[in-house]
Amino acid sequence: EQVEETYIMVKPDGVQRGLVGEIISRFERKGFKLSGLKLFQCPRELAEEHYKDLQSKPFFPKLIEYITSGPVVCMAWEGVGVVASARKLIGSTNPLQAEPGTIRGDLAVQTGRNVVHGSDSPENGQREIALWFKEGELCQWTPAQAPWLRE
Ligand code: DAT
Ligand code: MG
Repeated sequence: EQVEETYIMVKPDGVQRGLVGEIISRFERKGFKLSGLKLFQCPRELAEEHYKDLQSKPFFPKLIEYITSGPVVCMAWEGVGVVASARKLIGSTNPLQAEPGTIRGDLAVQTGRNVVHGSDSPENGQREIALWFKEGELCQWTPAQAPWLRE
């Protein structure tokens, strides 16, 4: 089983609404390992690079405005199957369609304010972590609970 990394980000609405602890908790309780964490005011160029695949969409300018409108919480999470599992914990892009029990299903009502980002593939997980974190900002460590999470 391959250990993967995913980039998770509490968007400005999640920070403004005081949901940072709640969102971190969901990944922590699940049993994934945190390897990077910071509060960060995202520059426009970085937001545009992060969402470059959506450049041609009509909502792109508003998306960039939203993501740069206040501080975000940047996180790197590690674990077997973490990319797909994090997407499930987060729920559908449109919070009204997201299942109850998911972050968006429980905590949001609109696509344009969907409180959290999660990488959609292991490749994008690597790409996004490299984009949002500098070398030295990530930690290699072994959680004390590791033997109680995986046999
Ligand atoms: P996700 O964040 O679930 O991976 P995505 O990568 O397709 O979804 O889009 C990135 C973000 O862009 C999404 O979280 C919110 C915004 N977005 C996507 N589709 C949108 C739409 N139809 N209208 C407005 N914003 C949209
Ligand atoms: Mg996406």
